[in-house]
Amino acid sequence: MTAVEINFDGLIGPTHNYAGLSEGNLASAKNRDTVARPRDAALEGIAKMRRLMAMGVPQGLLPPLERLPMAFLRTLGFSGDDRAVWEAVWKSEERLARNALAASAMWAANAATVSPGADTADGRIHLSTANLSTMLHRALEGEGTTRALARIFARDDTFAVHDPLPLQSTFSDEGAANHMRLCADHGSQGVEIFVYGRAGEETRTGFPARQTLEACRAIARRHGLDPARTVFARQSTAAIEAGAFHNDVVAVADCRTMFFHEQAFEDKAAMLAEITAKARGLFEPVFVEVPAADVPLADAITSYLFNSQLVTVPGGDRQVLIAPREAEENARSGAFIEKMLSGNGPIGRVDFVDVRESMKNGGGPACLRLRVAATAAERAMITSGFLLDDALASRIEDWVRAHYRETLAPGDLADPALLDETRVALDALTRVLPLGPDFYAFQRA
Ligand code: SUG
Repeated sequence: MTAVEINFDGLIGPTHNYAGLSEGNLASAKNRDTVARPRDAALEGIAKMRRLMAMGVPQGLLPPLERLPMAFLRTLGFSGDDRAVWEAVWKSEERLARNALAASAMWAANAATVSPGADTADGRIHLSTANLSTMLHRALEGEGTTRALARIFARDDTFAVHDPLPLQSTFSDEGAANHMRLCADHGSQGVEIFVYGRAGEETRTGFPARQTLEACRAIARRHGLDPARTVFARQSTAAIEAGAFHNDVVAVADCRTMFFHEQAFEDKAAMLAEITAKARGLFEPVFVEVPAADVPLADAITSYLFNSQLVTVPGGDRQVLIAPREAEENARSGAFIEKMLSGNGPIGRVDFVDVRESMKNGGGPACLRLRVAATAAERAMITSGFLLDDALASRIEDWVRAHYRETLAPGDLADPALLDETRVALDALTRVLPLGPDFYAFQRA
């Protein structure tokens, strides 16, 4: 069956800011308390979506979530009307407020893990919303993300949207950022690769490992994946300690090709052998390994070379890597790219995109998108209005220009006007995207 991959990008929300919330994410720590530019951030994201669309890669959208989430704060004992809750939390628990304000749902690679119908027992596309249980600000995303996915993938004869796994350390799950799929083409059976950083019961020192083996296994079971075509591989401690808080900071895959750093995995040889064995009879995997001698882990992580979108474009005979501009600017990554392009490997072109606002929080091009491989018939079942075209992109850009602040400095965040502004913005968005008048909690209140 022929299928294409659709990238659903997270639309960057109006409260985008730098709060230094993610331990182990070096960019988030480094840029803590710097001034954010929400309008530019959102427009950069849309410009990236336009680039992909222009290449013939279909593009979808996931909406931003409501911030601050009032129900969560009320559970913690804040009371009164929403404005009183907002003021009280900023006054008494600023760190909590900053967690609750994060626009981190923009990183759609962490929204869910997706298995295409070619791999699942019931032939449906399965999407498991991530619980993101390691970081407080991210653990607040699951409910809203499930709601969004249920709107977009509403047809349960075609899609199965699963709730997040139990919100507990044993099942820490960060979605597609720790999941890769290799295949002959997107419509054929593939080998799904789940990358975990620790076993559930394990306690580690150092930076957190955000994905557990138990979470990976549970998702594979729910999705009805065949164990004969599923691989569980451990991320290397060296990569986590160097700042690879998700596997997609050191590896990316598309069709037969896996592009990865030499030190990405704990037992690389065993993993590659298992992938090759499980792919036998289906396709021949192509491994593009980047030696640490060419690009040390530190450069891979500051440049985000691997946090690129590796795509197969219609009519193209070699794959294209959509890399962050920072990868070109980094001497080691830039030199590796030149060397790679002068060879005749599977990646024949590298395009650079500016997503600097997202990058300053540790989110490159690959973090901003959730991939859904779908046949034409499955694609037709996606709720209409969530797939982007030029006209919709222009409407969203107008919406951003009308509603987003140019800058958000740490001192601006507690401003109660921000609560009203974001609500007006999100309410308007529910008329640009077919989210309906009750998508956000404030609309239902
Ligand atoms: O979870 N940054 C995100 C970046 C996620 C990147 N996603 C992928 N690699 N797929 C994170 O660490 C920083 C927010 C702040 O500090 O304000 C943050 O959440």
